[in-house]
Amino acid sequence: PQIFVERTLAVIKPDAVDKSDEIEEIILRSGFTILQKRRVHLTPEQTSDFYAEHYGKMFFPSLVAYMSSGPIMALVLARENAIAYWRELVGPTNTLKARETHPDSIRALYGTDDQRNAVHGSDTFSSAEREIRFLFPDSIVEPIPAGQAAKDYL
Ligand code: DGI
Repeated sequence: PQIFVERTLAVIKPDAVDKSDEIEEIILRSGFTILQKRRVHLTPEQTSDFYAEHYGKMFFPSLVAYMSSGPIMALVLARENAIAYWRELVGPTNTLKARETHPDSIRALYGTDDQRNAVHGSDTFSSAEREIRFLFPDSIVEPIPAGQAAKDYL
């Protein structure tokens, strides 16, 4: 059978950036390759663009303030089924729920509360590509992978 190596964006958020080494060890142990890595402190404006899909939600202003409060570590991860597998490893959005239902997840281990939840993971192919371009604007734009419909890429 064919195996499609997929890539996704992982972000280690400000509350967990001190634990980047430990989290990267978990990432590598889980079979991911780290293709690119960048420590960056986003402005509130950049953070608003990154989370544009949540604009207007009640938690948007505090999400933007938190994500621009300190440096983050952005990582491009590659693996078979990377997008879904990384989301699984990350665990539920709310850290307290993660501790109950997914005690081995990264959010259960390193998160703080419902907002400061240690890590981000892209949820679809198109958001992964958008978010990778957003945080790694200088990286080479690759051709659409074989087997991936162009409409999914745009
Ligand atoms: O994909 P996720 O990060 O799991 O969740 P999401 O895309 O729905 O939300 C993006 C981030 O916004 C999430 O990681 C934490 C924050 N957030 C989501 N829902 C809430 C929230 N923050 C607060 N304070 N309250 C929420 O209900």
